Amino acid sequence: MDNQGIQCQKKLDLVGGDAVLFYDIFEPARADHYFNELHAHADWRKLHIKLFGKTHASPRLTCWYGDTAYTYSSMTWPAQSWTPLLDEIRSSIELLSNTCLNGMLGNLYRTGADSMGWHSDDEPKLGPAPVLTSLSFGATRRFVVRRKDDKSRKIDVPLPGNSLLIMRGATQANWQHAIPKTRKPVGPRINLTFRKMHPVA
Ligand SMILES: O=C(O)CCC(=O)C(=O)O
Ligand SMILES: [Mn+2]
Repeated sequence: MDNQGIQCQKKLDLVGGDAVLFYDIFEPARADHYFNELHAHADWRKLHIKLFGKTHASPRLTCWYGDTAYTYSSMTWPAQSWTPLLDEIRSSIELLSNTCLNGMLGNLYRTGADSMGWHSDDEPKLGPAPVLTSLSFGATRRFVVRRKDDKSRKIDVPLPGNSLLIMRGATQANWQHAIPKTRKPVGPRINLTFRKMHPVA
């Protein structure tokens, strides 16, 4: 872990939110190694999501690793053991975020046609003030954030490879986020969103 890089950070200007972006998390060669290993070996799946009675292929590949099952958008991922590589990355992110992280949803955006729609990560299992630590490798993509109560209030932040966005507090309660498609030629991007899953009564 590169201490110099951790000092390089940017606080997103979110009223009623708390999100900080850290740059240059790992040594560049280590970040490349993580990208290549994850790209080749993570358990990438093409999901099919049912929306208003219609089945849609999700516009990216996804994987889940975690100590518990995870349910969102009417689908359930079973618990899946951490690989040694993911456990190593998770430990680094736990230290950086000062949070125990027991689940990780991974996204592979193969080209600019891959994307993620507007949502908040606010399922009950994530607790009342979810901590989301979102680590990116590979190509830079735009991360767009908008207020739930005034969707015209938007913030656009490029997320480069080897960066970590930490969202806390009321961010998910007040804001939504998305990764829009782009027509610009862009290489693959991997995003690992480590989460803290709480037991739900
Ligand atoms: O790819 C990203 O940066 C966003 C991922 C995300 O929002 C999620 O997995 O919930
Ligand atoms: Mn999200």
